[in-house]
Amino acid sequence: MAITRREGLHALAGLATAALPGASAAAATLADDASTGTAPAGGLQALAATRGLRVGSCFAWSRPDADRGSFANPAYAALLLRDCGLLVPENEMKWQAIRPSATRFDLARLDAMIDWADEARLPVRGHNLLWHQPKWMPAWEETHDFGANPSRAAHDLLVTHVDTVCKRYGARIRSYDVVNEAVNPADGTLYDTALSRALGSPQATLDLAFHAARAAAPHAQLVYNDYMSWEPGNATHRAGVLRLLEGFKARGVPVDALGVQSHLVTQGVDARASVQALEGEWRRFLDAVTAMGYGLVVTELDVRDNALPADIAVRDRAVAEFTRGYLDIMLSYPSLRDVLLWGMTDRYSWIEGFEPRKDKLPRRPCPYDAAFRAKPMRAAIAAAIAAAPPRA
Ligand code: 9MR
Repeated sequence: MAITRREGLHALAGLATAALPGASAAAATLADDASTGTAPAGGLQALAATRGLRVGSCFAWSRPDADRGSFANPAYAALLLRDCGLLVPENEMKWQAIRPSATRFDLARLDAMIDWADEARLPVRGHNLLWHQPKWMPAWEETHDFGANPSRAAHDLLVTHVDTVCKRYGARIRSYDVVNEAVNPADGTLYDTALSRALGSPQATLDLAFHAARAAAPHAQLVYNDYMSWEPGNATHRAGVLRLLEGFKARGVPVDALGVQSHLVTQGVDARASVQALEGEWRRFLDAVTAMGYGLVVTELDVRDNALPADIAVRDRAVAEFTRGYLDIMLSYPSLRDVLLWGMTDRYSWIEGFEPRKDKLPRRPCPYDAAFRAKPMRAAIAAAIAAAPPRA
Protein backbone atom coordinates (compact mmCIF):
# COMPACT_ATOMS: atom_id res chain seq x y z
CA MET A 1 0.00 0.00 0.00
CA ALA A 2 1.32 3.42 -0.95
CA ILE A 3 2.20 5.69 1.95
CA THR A 4 0.68 9.14 1.58
CA ARG A 5 2.79 12.21 2.17
CA ARG A 6 0.72 13.00 5.20
CA GLU A 7 1.42 9.55 6.62
CA GLY A 8 5.10 10.10 6.02
CA LEU A 9 4.98 13.39 7.93
CA HIS A 10 3.03 11.71 10.72
CA ALA A 11 5.68 9.04 10.99
CA LEU A 12 8.42 11.67 11.17
CA ALA A 13 6.49 13.67 13.76
CA GLY A 14 5.94 10.49 15.77
CA LEU A 15 9.59 9.53 15.74
CA ALA A 16 10.86 12.92 16.70
CA THR A 17 8.28 13.53 19.43
CA ALA A 18 8.96 10.30 21.26
CA ALA A 19 11.17 12.20 23.69
CA LEU A 20 8.59 14.88 24.53
CA PRO A 21 6.11 14.32 27.35
CA GLY A 22 2.51 14.10 26.20
CA ALA A 23 3.40 14.58 22.57
CA SER A 24 4.54 11.00 22.21
CA ALA A 25 1.12 9.78 23.25
CA ALA A 26 -0.52 12.18 20.82
CA ALA A 27 1.72 11.05 18.00
CA ALA A 28 1.22 7.38 18.85
CA THR A 29 -2.54 7.65 18.38
CA LEU A 30 -2.18 9.07 14.88
CA ALA A 31 -3.72 6.72 12.38
CA ASP A 32 -4.28 7.91 8.85
CA ASP A 33 -7.29 6.63 7.03
CA ALA A 34 -5.16 4.84 4.46
CA SER A 35 -8.07 4.00 2.21
CA THR A 36 -8.82 7.65 1.46
CA GLY A 37 -5.64 9.42 2.49
CA THR A 38 -7.78 11.90 4.43
CA ALA A 39 -7.44 13.25 7.96
CA PRO A 40 -6.60 10.71 10.66
CA ALA A 41 -9.45 8.95 12.43
CA GLY A 42 -10.11 10.37 15.88
CA GLY A 43 -8.88 13.80 14.85
CA LEU A 44 -11.08 16.89 14.80
CA GLN A 45 -10.78 17.29 11.03
CA ALA A 46 -11.95 13.73 10.35
CA LEU A 47 -15.05 14.53 12.37
CA ALA A 48 -15.49 17.93 10.76
CA ALA A 49 -15.33 16.36 7.30
CA THR A 50 -18.44 14.31 8.09
CA ARG A 51 -20.31 17.61 8.51
CA GLY A 52 -18.83 19.39 5.52
CA LEU A 53 -16.74 21.56 7.86
CA ARG A 54 -13.05 22.29 8.30
CA VAL A 55 -11.13 22.81 11.54
CA GLY A 56 -7.76 24.49 11.55
CA SER A 57 -5.18 26.40 13.51
CA CYS A 58 -2.54 29.03 13.20
CA PHE A 59 1.05 27.86 13.04
CA ALA A 60 4.46 29.48 13.00
CA TRP A 61 7.87 29.25 11.38
CA SER A 62 10.90 28.30 13.46
CA ARG A 63 14.24 26.63 13.17
CA PRO A 64 14.04 22.83 13.40
CA ASP A 65 13.13 21.53 16.85
CA ALA A 66 12.68 24.99 18.40
CA ASP A 67 10.15 25.02 21.25
CA ARG A 68 7.61 26.99 19.19
CA GLY A 69 4.16 26.55 17.70
CA SER A 70 5.85 25.72 14.45
CA PHE A 71 5.63 23.10 11.73
CA ALA A 72 9.32 22.46 12.42
CA ASN A 73 8.57 21.45 16.00
CA PRO A 74 7.52 17.79 15.69
CA ALA A 75 5.39 17.92 18.83
CA TYR A 76 3.36 20.81 17.43
CA ALA A 77 3.30 19.36 13.93
CA ALA A 78 1.77 16.18 15.34
CA LEU A 79 -1.18 18.18 16.67
CA LEU A 80 -1.65 19.98 13.36
CA LEU A 81 -1.54 16.72 11.43
CA ARG A 82 -3.91 15.00 13.80
CA ASP A 83 -6.64 17.64 14.11
CA CYS A 84 -6.42 20.18 11.31
CA GLY A 85 -7.83 20.44 7.81
CA LEU A 86 -6.69 24.03 7.32
CA LEU A 87 -3.79 26.19 8.54
CA VAL A 88 -3.00 29.89 8.79
CA PRO A 89 0.38 31.55 9.41
CA GLU A 90 0.17 33.34 12.76
CA ASN A 91 2.57 36.17 11.86
CA GLU A 92 4.63 35.33 8.81
CA MET A 93 2.41 36.94 6.14
CA LYS A 94 2.11 40.29 7.91
CA TRP A 95 3.73 43.39 6.41
CA GLN A 96 6.04 43.52 9.41
CA ALA A 97 7.28 40.05 8.50
CA ILE A 98 7.52 40.17 4.71
CA ARG A 99 7.96 43.83 3.75
CA PRO A 100 11.28 45.05 5.20
CA SER A 101 11.13 48.14 2.98
CA ALA A 102 8.94 49.71 0.31
CA THR A 103 10.90 47.98 -2.41
CA ARG A 104 11.74 44.61 -0.83
CA PHE A 105 9.88 41.44 0.05
CA ASP A 106 11.20 38.63 2.22
CA LEU A 107 9.05 35.56 1.70
CA ALA A 108 11.44 32.76 2.67
CA ARG A 109 9.72 31.81 5.93
CA LEU A 110 6.25 32.02 4.45
CA ASP A 111 7.38 29.89 1.51
CA ALA A 112 8.71 27.24 3.89
CA MET A 113 5.43 27.15 5.80
CA ILE A 114 3.27 26.87 2.71
CA ASP A 115 5.56 24.21 1.24
CA TRP A 116 5.24 22.16 4.42
CA ALA A 117 1.44 22.55 4.42
CA ASP A 118 1.35 21.46 0.77
CA GLU A 119 3.37 18.37 1.60
CA ALA A 120 0.84 17.57 4.31
CA ARG A 121 -2.02 18.31 1.90
CA LEU A 122 -3.27 20.98 4.28
CA PRO A 123 -4.79 24.08 2.68
CA VAL A 124 -3.61 27.47 3.98
CA ARG A 125 -5.51 30.72 4.59
CA GLY A 126 -3.73 34.01 4.09
CA HIS A 127 -3.47 36.32 7.13
CA ASN A 128 -3.30 39.13 6.20
CA LEU A 129 -2.83 41.49 3.27
CA LEU A 130 -3.37 44.71 5.22
CA TRP A 131 -3.51 45.21 9.00
CA HIS A 132 -4.68 48.75 8.78
CA GLN A 133 -3.37 50.35 11.97
CA PRO A 134 -0.18 52.41 12.37
CA LYS A 135 0.89 50.10 15.19
CA TRP A 136 0.85 47.03 12.96
CA MET A 137 2.30 48.48 9.78
CA PRO A 138 6.09 48.25 9.45
CA ALA A 139 7.83 51.22 11.08
CA TRP A 140 9.17 52.51 7.75
CA GLU A 141 5.64 52.89 6.38
CA GLU A 142 4.62 55.57 8.89
CA THR A 143 7.55 57.76 7.85
CA HIS A 144 7.61 56.78 4.19
CA ASP A 145 8.07 59.59 1.65
CA PHE A 146 5.13 59.23 -0.75
CA GLY A 147 6.64 61.87 -3.05
CA ALA A 148 5.03 64.41 -5.35
CA ASN A 149 2.03 62.23 -6.25
CA PRO A 150 1.23 60.60 -2.91
CA SER A 151 -2.04 58.99 -3.92
CA ARG A 152 -0.42 57.28 -6.93
CA ALA A 153 2.58 56.16 -4.82
CA ALA A 154 0.32 54.80 -2.07
CA HIS A 155 -1.84 53.04 -4.62
CA ASP A 156 1.22 51.36 -6.11
CA LEU A 157 2.68 50.44 -2.73
CA LEU A 158 -0.51 48.63 -1.68
CA VAL A 159 -1.33 47.02 -5.03
CA THR A 160 2.25 45.78 -5.38
CA HIS A 161 1.93 44.18 -1.96
CA VAL A 162 -1.35 42.41 -2.71
CA ASP A 163 -0.17 41.37 -6.17
CA THR A 164 3.16 40.02 -4.95
CA VAL A 165 1.62 37.80 -2.29
CA CYS A 166 -1.46 36.65 -4.23
CA LYS A 167 0.40 35.90 -7.44
CA ARG A 168 3.23 34.08 -5.70
CA TYR A 169 0.91 31.61 -3.99
CA GLY A 170 -1.79 31.51 -6.67
CA ALA A 171 -4.36 28.75 -6.20
CA ARG A 172 -2.46 27.43 -3.17
CA ILE A 173 -4.26 30.04 -1.04
CA ARG A 174 -8.03 30.12 -1.45
CA SER A 175 -9.02 32.44 1.36
CA TYR A 176 -7.45 35.71 2.52
CA ASP A 177 -7.98 38.05 5.43
CA VAL A 178 -7.57 40.92 3.00
CA VAL A 179 -8.06 43.59 5.65
CA ASN A 180 -7.52 43.00 9.36
CA GLU A 181 -8.81 45.14 12.26
CA ALA A 182 -9.46 48.43 10.48
CA VAL A 183 -12.16 49.60 12.93
CA ASN A 184 -11.24 51.42 16.13
CA PRO A 185 -13.22 49.65 18.90
CA ALA A 186 -13.30 52.83 21.00
CA ASP A 187 -15.52 54.79 18.61
CA GLY A 188 -16.22 52.58 15.58
CA THR A 189 -14.32 54.83 13.17
CA LEU A 190 -11.65 53.64 10.74
CA TYR A 191 -7.97 53.97 11.63
CA ASP A 192 -5.76 56.18 9.50
CA THR A 193 -2.19 55.27 8.52
CA ALA A 194 0.43 57.10 6.48
CA LEU A 195 -0.73 54.91 3.61
CA SER A 196 -4.38 55.94 3.90
CA ARG A 197 -3.49 59.62 4.34
CA ALA A 198 -1.50 59.45 1.12
CA LEU A 199 -4.29 57.56 -0.65
CA GLY A 200 -6.97 60.02 0.48
CA SER A 201 -8.96 58.10 3.10
CA PRO A 202 -9.09 54.84 5.06
CA GLN A 203 -12.20 53.84 3.12
CA ALA A 204 -10.46 54.25 -0.23
CA THR A 205 -7.51 52.23 1.12
CA LEU A 206 -9.61 49.30 2.30
CA ASP A 207 -11.67 49.30 -0.90
CA LEU A 208 -8.49 49.25 -2.96
CA ALA A 209 -7.08 46.31 -0.99
CA PHE A 210 -10.16 44.23 -1.76
CA HIS A 211 -10.31 45.24 -5.42
CA ALA A 212 -6.63 44.42 -5.82
CA ALA A 213 -7.10 41.05 -4.09
CA ARG A 214 -10.05 40.16 -6.32
CA ALA A 215 -7.99 40.99 -9.40
CA ALA A 216 -4.88 39.12 -8.22
CA ALA A 217 -6.68 36.11 -6.67
CA PRO A 218 -10.04 35.76 -8.41
CA HIS A 219 -10.39 32.21 -7.05
CA ALA A 220 -10.07 33.25 -3.40
CA GLN A 221 -12.58 33.97 -0.66
CA LEU A 222 -11.97 37.57 0.46
CA VAL A 223 -12.52 38.24 4.16
CA TYR A 224 -12.71 41.31 6.39
CA ASN A 225 -11.32 40.06 9.74
CA ASP A 226 -11.89 41.67 13.15
CA TYR A 227 -12.24 40.93 16.88
CA MET A 228 -15.62 42.50 17.67
CA SER A 229 -16.99 39.88 20.01
CA TRP A 230 -20.04 39.00 22.07
CA GLU A 231 -18.87 40.05 25.54
CA PRO A 232 -20.04 43.32 27.13
CA GLY A 233 -18.06 46.33 25.92
CA ASN A 234 -18.09 45.33 22.24
CA ALA A 235 -21.25 47.13 21.04
CA THR A 236 -19.43 50.14 19.57
CA HIS A 237 -16.95 47.88 17.80
CA ARG A 238 -19.73 45.73 16.37
CA ALA A 239 -21.61 48.82 15.16
CA GLY A 240 -18.48 50.11 13.46
CA VAL A 241 -17.93 46.79 11.71
CA LEU A 242 -21.57 46.71 10.54
CA ARG A 243 -21.19 50.22 9.11
CA LEU A 244 -18.03 49.18 7.30
CA LEU A 245 -19.71 46.08 5.85
CA GLU A 246 -22.74 48.14 4.76
CA GLY A 247 -20.42 50.56 3.03
CA PHE A 248 -18.60 47.75 1.21
CA LYS A 249 -21.97 46.48 -0.07
CA ALA A 250 -23.18 49.92 -1.11
CA ARG A 251 -19.97 50.58 -3.06
CA GLY A 252 -19.77 47.13 -4.63
CA VAL A 253 -16.48 46.25 -2.93
CA PRO A 254 -15.68 42.53 -3.36
CA VAL A 255 -15.84 41.23 0.22
CA ASP A 256 -17.18 37.68 0.65
CA ALA A 257 -17.19 37.06 4.37
CA LEU A 258 -16.65 38.46 7.84
CA GLY A 259 -13.83 36.84 9.76
CA VAL A 260 -15.04 36.59 13.36
CA GLN A 261 -11.77 36.23 15.24
CA SER A 262 -13.41 34.80 18.37
CA HIS A 263 -10.89 35.68 21.08
CA LEU A 264 -13.47 34.83 23.73
CA VAL A 265 -13.43 35.88 27.38
CA THR A 266 -15.25 33.80 30.00
CA GLN A 267 -17.66 35.74 32.23
CA GLY A 268 -17.84 33.44 35.25
CA VAL A 269 -18.08 29.85 36.41
CA ASP A 270 -21.61 29.33 35.10
CA ALA A 271 -20.71 29.37 31.41
CA ARG A 272 -24.16 28.23 30.29
CA ALA A 273 -25.71 31.24 31.97
CA SER A 274 -23.12 33.47 30.28
CA VAL A 275 -23.95 32.00 26.88
CA GLN A 276 -27.65 32.56 27.49
CA ALA A 277 -27.05 36.14 28.51
CA LEU A 278 -24.88 36.93 25.48
CA GLU A 279 -26.65 34.97 22.75
CA GLY A 280 -29.45 37.39 21.84
CA GLU A 281 -27.34 40.43 21.07
CA TRP A 282 -24.69 38.30 19.37
CA ARG A 283 -27.24 36.71 17.06
CA ARG A 284 -28.62 40.12 16.16
CA PHE A 285 -25.14 41.09 15.01
CA LEU A 286 -24.56 37.88 13.05
CA ASP A 287 -28.05 38.10 11.54
CA ALA A 288 -27.31 41.63 10.33
CA VAL A 289 -24.02 40.49 8.80
CA THR A 290 -25.48 37.46 7.03
CA ALA A 291 -28.60 39.38 5.90
CA MET A 292 -26.24 41.56 3.85
CA GLY A 293 -25.07 38.40 2.08
CA TYR A 294 -21.73 37.96 3.86
CA GLY A 295 -20.46 34.54 4.85
CA LEU A 296 -18.86 33.88 8.25
CA VAL A 297 -15.49 32.37 9.15
CA VAL A 298 -14.27 31.72 12.71
CA THR A 299 -10.69 32.77 12.19
CA GLU A 300 -8.86 32.91 15.57
CA LEU A 301 -10.69 31.03 18.32
CA ASP A 302 -9.22 30.92 21.81
CA VAL A 303 -10.55 31.62 25.30
CA ARG A 304 -9.24 33.89 28.03
CA ASP A 305 -10.15 32.26 31.35
CA ASN A 306 -11.21 35.43 33.19
CA ALA A 307 -13.54 35.59 36.20
CA LEU A 308 -12.69 31.96 37.01
CA PRO A 309 -11.00 30.53 40.11
CA ALA A 310 -7.54 28.99 40.17
CA ASP A 311 -8.82 25.39 40.19
CA ILE A 312 -7.87 23.90 36.85
CA ALA A 313 -10.80 21.52 36.60
CA VAL A 314 -13.27 24.35 37.22
CA ARG A 315 -11.54 26.64 34.74
CA ASP A 316 -11.25 24.02 32.03
CA ARG A 317 -14.90 23.07 32.40
CA ALA A 318 -16.08 26.68 32.14
CA VAL A 319 -13.84 27.31 29.11
CA ALA A 320 -15.16 24.15 27.45
CA GLU A 321 -18.80 25.02 28.10
CA PHE A 322 -18.34 28.60 26.94
CA THR A 323 -16.65 27.31 23.76
CA ARG A 324 -19.42 24.78 23.15
CA GLY A 325 -22.19 27.34 23.57
CA TYR A 326 -20.39 29.76 21.28
CA LEU A 327 -19.70 27.21 18.55
CA ASP A 328 -23.28 25.92 18.64
CA ILE A 329 -24.43 29.44 17.81
CA MET A 330 -21.79 30.00 15.14
CA LEU A 331 -22.40 26.62 13.50
CA SER A 332 -26.13 27.32 13.28
CA TYR A 333 -25.22 29.76 10.47
CA PRO A 334 -25.04 27.60 7.33
CA SER A 335 -22.45 29.79 5.60
CA LEU A 336 -19.92 29.02 8.35
CA ARG A 337 -17.71 26.18 7.16
CA ASP A 338 -14.29 26.92 8.63
CA VAL A 339 -13.34 27.15 12.30
CA LEU A 340 -9.72 28.10 13.01
CA LEU A 341 -8.08 28.05 16.42
CA TRP A 342 -5.47 30.61 17.37
CA GLY A 343 -3.09 27.87 18.43
CA MET A 344 -3.48 24.23 19.44
CA THR A 345 -1.70 24.34 22.81
CA ASP A 346 -1.54 26.68 25.78
CA ARG A 347 2.24 26.37 25.54
CA TYR A 348 2.60 28.84 22.66
CA SER A 349 -0.52 30.98 23.00
CA TRP A 350 -0.15 34.75 22.60
CA ILE A 351 -2.60 35.30 25.48
CA GLU A 352 -0.04 34.79 28.23
CA GLY A 353 2.02 37.74 26.98
CA PHE A 354 -1.02 39.86 26.19
CA GLU A 355 -3.03 39.55 29.39
CA PRO A 356 -1.71 37.27 32.14
CA ARG A 357 -4.14 36.14 34.81
CA LYS A 358 -4.37 38.39 37.84
CA ASP A 359 -3.38 35.47 40.07
CA LYS A 360 -0.34 34.83 37.81
CA LEU A 361 -1.37 31.24 37.08
CA PRO A 362 -0.68 30.16 33.50
CA ARG A 363 -3.51 30.81 31.05
CA ARG A 364 -5.37 27.85 29.53
CA PRO A 365 -6.86 29.23 26.30
CA CYS A 366 -6.36 26.34 23.82
CA PRO A 367 -7.62 22.78 23.27
CA TYR A 368 -4.33 21.17 24.42
CA ASP A 369 -2.41 22.02 27.58
CA ALA A 370 1.24 23.03 27.79
CA ALA A 371 2.28 19.35 27.87
CA PHE A 372 0.25 18.60 24.71
CA ARG A 373 -2.53 16.77 26.56
CA ALA A 374 -6.08 17.19 25.25
CA LYS A 375 -8.29 19.34 27.48
CA PRO A 376 -12.07 19.53 27.89
CA MET A 377 -12.04 22.37 25.34
CA ARG A 378 -11.01 19.89 22.64
CA ALA A 379 -13.90 17.60 23.56
CA ALA A 380 -16.25 20.60 23.46
CA ILE A 381 -15.10 21.51 19.96
CA ALA A 382 -15.60 17.90 18.86
CA ALA A 383 -19.08 17.82 20.40
CA ALA A 384 -20.08 21.08 18.72
CA ILE A 385 -18.88 19.77 15.37
CA ALA A 386 -20.67 16.46 15.86
CA ALA A 387 -23.89 18.34 16.60
CA ALA A 388 -23.56 20.77 13.68
CA PRO A 389 -26.08 20.63 10.86
CA PRO A 390 -24.26 18.99 7.91
CA ARG A 391 -23.19 21.25 5.05
CA ALA A 392 -23.60 20.11 1.48
O1 9MR B 1 -0.70 35.85 17.88
C1 9MR B 1 -0.06 36.93 17.24
C2 9MR B 1 1.17 37.37 18.02
O2 9MR B 1 2.14 36.35 18.02
C3 9MR B 1 1.76 38.64 17.41
O3 9MR B 1 2.77 39.14 18.25
C4 9MR B 1 0.68 39.70 17.22
C5 9MR B 1 1.23 40.90 16.47
O4 9MR B 1 1.60 40.58 15.17
O5 9MR B 1 -0.40 39.17 16.47
C6 9MR B 1 -1.03 38.08 17.08
O6 9MR B 1 -2.11 37.63 16.28
C7 9MR B 1 -3.19 38.55 16.15
C8 9MR B 1 -3.74 38.40 14.76
O7 9MR B 1 -2.72 38.59 13.81
C9 9MR B 1 -4.87 39.37 14.52
N1 9MR B 1 -5.90 39.24 15.53
C10 9MR B 1 -5.45 39.28 16.90
C11 9MR B 1 -4.34 38.25 17.11
C12 9MR B 1 -3.90 38.23 18.57
O8 9MR B 1 -3.35 39.47 18.91
